[in-house]
Amino acid sequence: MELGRFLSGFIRQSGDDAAMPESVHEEAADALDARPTDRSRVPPGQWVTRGWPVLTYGSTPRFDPARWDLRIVGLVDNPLTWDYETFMNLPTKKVLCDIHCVTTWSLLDSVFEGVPAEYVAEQAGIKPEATHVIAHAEQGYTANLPLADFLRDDVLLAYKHNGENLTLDHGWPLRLMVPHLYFWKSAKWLRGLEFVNADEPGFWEVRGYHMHGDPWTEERYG
Ligand SMILES: Nc1nc2c(c(=O)[nH]1)N[C@H]1C(S)=C(S)[C@@H](COP(=O)(O)O)O[C@H]1N2
Ligand SMILES: [Mo]
Repeated sequence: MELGRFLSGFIRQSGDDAAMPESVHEEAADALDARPTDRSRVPPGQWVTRGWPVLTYGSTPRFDPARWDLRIVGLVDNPLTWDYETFMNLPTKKVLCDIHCVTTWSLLDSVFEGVPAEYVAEQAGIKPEATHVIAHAEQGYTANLPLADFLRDDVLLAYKHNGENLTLDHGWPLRLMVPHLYFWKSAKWLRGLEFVNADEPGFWEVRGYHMHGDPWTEERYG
């Protein structure tokens, strides 16, 4: 895919500054920190980026707080619809994590803050027959994941990154953050979660990406 080539201007191989074109090197220099990259934290086939690229299929949606809601539906005891103000007053937590994009960049050491997936699941009451979750985002983007992956304690419905509100391009006002899977599972502009009893491919999974997407075993394509 051409995106990989496009992105190569923004990324550098961990521990290999020499491989980077000079212009990118200069641009990146002020973002570099002194720590050597801990390669044990970089999954196979990934490069480390210091900046945070934007990857969106299509355009960045507009956000109108008066019309925004988040719906929790499907195999739940209490279907929920949260408006913007109510959602923003739910309990949050911070998670320190790494991001691994299937186009081969990894960003280490981000702190995301948001509502824990576990909290949402508790509020909705997941029925025992539910096995998977479909994240529904603006403009029809979807991503599927097993319930067990969704219920991990590092999964967030996130709206802050390193203490700042997410930018529109990175998913404001809300994105899913599933740090242990490839980043396409972390749907930006999240508007709903649907609990289901069968695995159904989402937007990228229909186009050949893996149903699960574990970066450590390179579950890139299905
Ligand atoms: N709604 C939506 N979510 C999305 C995407 C998208 O195109 N639309 N792209 C996915 C992909 S492929 C990646 S790598 C990450 C990129 O997030 P970022 O732009 O914040 O880096 O978002 C994921 N979530
Ligand atoms: Mo991606």
